[in-house]
Amino acid sequence: MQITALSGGVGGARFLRGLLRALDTHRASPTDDEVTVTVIGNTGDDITLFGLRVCPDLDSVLYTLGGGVDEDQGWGRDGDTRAVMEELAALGVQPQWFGLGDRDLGTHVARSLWLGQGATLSEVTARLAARWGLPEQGVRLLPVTDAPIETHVVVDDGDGDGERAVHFQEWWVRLGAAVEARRFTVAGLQSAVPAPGVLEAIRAADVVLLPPSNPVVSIGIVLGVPGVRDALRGTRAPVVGVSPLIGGRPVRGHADACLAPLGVEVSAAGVAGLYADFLDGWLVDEADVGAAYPSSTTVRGLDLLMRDVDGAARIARAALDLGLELAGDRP
Ligand code: FO1
Repeated sequence: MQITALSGGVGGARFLRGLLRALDTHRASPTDDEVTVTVIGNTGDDITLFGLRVCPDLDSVLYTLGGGVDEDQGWGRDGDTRAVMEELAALGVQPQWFGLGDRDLGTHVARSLWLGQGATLSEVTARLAARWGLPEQGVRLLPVTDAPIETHVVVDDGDGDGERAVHFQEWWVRLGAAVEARRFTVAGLQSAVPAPGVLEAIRAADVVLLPPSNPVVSIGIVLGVPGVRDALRGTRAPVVGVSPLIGGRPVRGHADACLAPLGVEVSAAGVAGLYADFLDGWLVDEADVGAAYPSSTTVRGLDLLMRDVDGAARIARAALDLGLELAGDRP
């Protein structure tokens, strides 16, 4: 069975860890064929700092599935130290608002070195995935595109009706998404093409899953790479998503601050409406079952809080089961 999942940051990585836990129990059944999971990771969060290319959403997947993530943060390395950042601060090097740990910097040095030697982001990501044992888990991690893209947030520039764009990470981390976003733009998106294997992974999938990642700045960016959304519309595989909102509030992060500028209702139904042209199944929290959803989408309610890996496995299992159920209904 081939599963393809789009993924963003922390929520997506934790969902995927639950999916692998669920598949392990699933694989226990002798009749099961080989299960592969292809993750299409968001790269709009990427930022170049101190001359190094940082890919937060790809790294959250690598570290979480590889067992090396800082569990409280959901990003960065477990037990990491900040000696390099402390020295940079002593040297007056900016910015200091994006905390890079010493071990995490190892990833960024290697990635930047290999990119500088001409490797593509896909090739670099495959080397990092090998270091984290993803192939042994039947997992392939693909950046949505090898082209450098960056999400920027247009905000009021504070003196009258002007506006300015800040890098997504500055808005998300330094500003805490507390400054109203007027709109999002993605530098490099129009000329980006899907990375090798991305469209094939969508077309060949038995089920496509959308974890509870941010629908605007994570899933939305993946969908914005030319060709991806059409592939999702055209795939024979059922596309099943998990709502990132419970009772109108994001489980983590700032999805509410991202949906408002789009004029989208901050609810499980509002997000389903964003995906309506390709979404076949939608898992929502029991609190949200009664809302109005696109008629083309099969909605199921359950407790959507991923409190731990077992909780994530329960939700991932439910998403996979709904996908297989919908696949069974297909000619
Ligand atoms: N998030 C923060 O809130 N504060 C940080 O200092 C920070 C540093 C950081 C470093 C590396 C990395 O891969 C992620 C980091 N993040 C930090 C999280 C990051 O903003 C988010 O993971 C995604 O970009 C949004 O999903």
